[in-house]
Amino acid sequence: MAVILLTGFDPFDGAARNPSAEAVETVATGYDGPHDLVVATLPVSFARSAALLRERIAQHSPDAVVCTGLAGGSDRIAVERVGLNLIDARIPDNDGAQPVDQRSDPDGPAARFATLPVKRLVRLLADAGLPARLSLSAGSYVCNHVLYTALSAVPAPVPAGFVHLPWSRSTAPAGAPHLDDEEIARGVRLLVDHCLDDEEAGTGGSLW
Ligand code: PCA
Repeated sequence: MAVILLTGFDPFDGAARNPSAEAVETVATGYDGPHDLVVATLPVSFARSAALLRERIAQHSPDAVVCTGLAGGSDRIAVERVGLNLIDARIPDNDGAQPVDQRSDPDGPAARFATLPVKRLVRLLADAGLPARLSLSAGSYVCNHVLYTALSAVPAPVPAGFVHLPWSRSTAPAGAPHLDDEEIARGVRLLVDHCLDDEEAGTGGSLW
């Protein structure tokens, strides 16, 4: 059975909850296959997130890595295409660190393409009636750092990538765009179930 490593994030920026960790928890509860699901909640910390992710990858040798996090202003599930080798924090992380103009990996390339079948996953979500889009970049905060780290840490041809989630209805601040909790969990479940099921997985989607 293929092992899928699925991650979410702790709350950050003063919020009490993060819908990504909650969706991961919901999906993990009672998960009945087709894969072997391993989950982790990552700290919103430049220093600790990458270390924990590398540890989990080494521990479980996953066949695919799907990381998720919150994109607060968005009303769509966004499958990320590129991880940048750039840290430029708009706000401090949960350790109080706010690095700017730094590299995730001083020795790594400027960017790495996500190796999940990104376009196919967007179509899959949309076909399931969920608002979804392809996003070019995961930004320059902790989520991007985790995406870049995941792509550096997995051995080829293990596919890895990142999906930004909107607020869920139950976690959204007043007036913020959101989806139903059920929709977000259903989207994450679809990503887990289908991250490996086609010939594009591990090839950077339809890029080549
Ligand atoms: N979102 C932040 C970090 C943690 C999270 O859930 C980001 O987009 O970088």
